[in-house]
Amino acid sequence: MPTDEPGSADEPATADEPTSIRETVTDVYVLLVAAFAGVAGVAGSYAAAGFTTAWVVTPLDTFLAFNMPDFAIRFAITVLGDLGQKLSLITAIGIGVGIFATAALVAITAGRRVDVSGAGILFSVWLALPVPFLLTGAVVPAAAAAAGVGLVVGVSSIAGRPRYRGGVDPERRSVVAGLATAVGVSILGGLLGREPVAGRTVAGAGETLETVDPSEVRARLDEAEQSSLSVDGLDGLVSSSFYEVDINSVDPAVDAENWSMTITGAVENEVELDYRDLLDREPEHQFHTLRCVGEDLNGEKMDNALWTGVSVMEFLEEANPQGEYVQLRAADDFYESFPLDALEDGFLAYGMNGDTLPQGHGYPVRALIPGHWGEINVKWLTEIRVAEEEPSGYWEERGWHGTGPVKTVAKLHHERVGDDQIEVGGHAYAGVRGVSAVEVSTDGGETWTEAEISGTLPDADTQRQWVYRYDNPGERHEVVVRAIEADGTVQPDERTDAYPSGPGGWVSTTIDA
Ligand SMILES: Nc1nc2c(c(=O)[nH]1)N[C@H]1C(S)=C(S)[C@@H](COP(=O)(O)O)O[C@H]1N2
Ligand SMILES: [Mo]
Repeated sequence: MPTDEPGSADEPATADEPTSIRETVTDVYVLLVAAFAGVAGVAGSYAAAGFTTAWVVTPLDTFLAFNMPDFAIRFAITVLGDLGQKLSLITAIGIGVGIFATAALVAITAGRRVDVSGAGILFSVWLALPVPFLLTGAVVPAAAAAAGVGLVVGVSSIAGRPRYRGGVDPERRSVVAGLATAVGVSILGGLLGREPVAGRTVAGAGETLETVDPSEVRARLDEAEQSSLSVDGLDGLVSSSFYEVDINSVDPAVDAENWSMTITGAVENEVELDYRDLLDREPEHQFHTLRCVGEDLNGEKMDNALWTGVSVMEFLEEANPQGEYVQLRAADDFYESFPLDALEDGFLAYGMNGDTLPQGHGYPVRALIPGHWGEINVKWLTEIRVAEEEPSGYWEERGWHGTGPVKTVAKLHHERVGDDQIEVGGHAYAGVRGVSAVEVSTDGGETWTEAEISGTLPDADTQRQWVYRYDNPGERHEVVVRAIEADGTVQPDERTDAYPSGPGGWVSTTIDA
């Protein structure tokens, strides 16, 4: 198909229509168009990604932050302060524009050498696509960037066709059209990018989680309700109120918009993620029970909730840990350490029962480590530090051993003594080992009978309810309860204090009938 593009093979090139790279780069008009295309590429990426790590500029900025010479970083921090950060961002934007401009320049030149209409546009789209994709791993923003580049190249090439005779010469027309397009794409990018991706507004602590489909959360909670035993006075599988334990009298107030978390220490790549990096990923909903190592044997510091978040694994893999241990650190300066293995099932939770995390439970983001004592489920999480040797933990420095798996327990929290019948009930929890049965003795541990037990939730790390009804023996007696783990292991009888490694033994109570 013959083409009327300037410089196509049909028309011998004139001095005004350069065809070689050298000629193109010395052609100020083409350079301008390429620069506008560069701007449109960055703006296109921003339109789709907003101010997130999916924006092509973010990894460039991170690259600068880690590769700037020490003295420059020190200068930026100590002298420039916030300005240093802005300069780094502006430089990163400049590099991004440069990358797309180069792609456009090469594409325009190549397009002029090929005898096909629109080749320049196609080339520019294809050349602009891989870099943002390789930098961010995000497809849509990369495609939007390429579209921005292609649009500028295309519009300016059409406007520059010699057949449009007007007062202005084709090259000027092409530059003005390129500029106008770049401005248009930038305005659009600014508007779209600022607008959080549909429904992704950042809600405050304990507010409705707007980023997830409420029907999904509803379905999971309904599922839990259906699996629950309905016993008057006994909490369901999902706790109606969730205990709170932390070292603070005033909880840290962390702004989700400014929250970020790093994976540092013995890693191949330092990873930094922000709130939107989590929201942008497909949310998972998981039930997890937490239990505090410092509670009483039949205490109230064991509760279950539906948590929304993402697996920590993906980010961990990106960091490529080079050590066997991790230390989780938080905005309240709390820290706990444990073997890396345990973190592989770890969950970065930002939602709780359909709401954002309440402030007291770690808003905006906390860790959940299935099957482990509460203390390593670090709230207000800010950092995961990988280490070759086990670092210390806040509680371990104070003599506790609460970083391991929870002990199995069956609690007795419900007691209704009728003239004819007695009803007892509670919750049992064995971490990821799972509870398969609860046994009750009404004669101080001589004989045992299986209690009625609730259904299970699909996530292993959850408590179950139990209830047991028996004829009132008409005399004072001792009720003992014990859990059976999924593999048949009977909960150990041995009584241990909470300090240092958690309460153990069978719960018992005396009932005056
Ligand atoms: N940042 C931070 N995270 C923390 C704590 C803390 O003091 N600070 N306490 C831990 C302890 S001891 C427990 S038992 C659990 C309790 O979680 P909850 O308050 O959401 O029930 O949080 C853990 N995470
Ligand atoms: Mo705890």
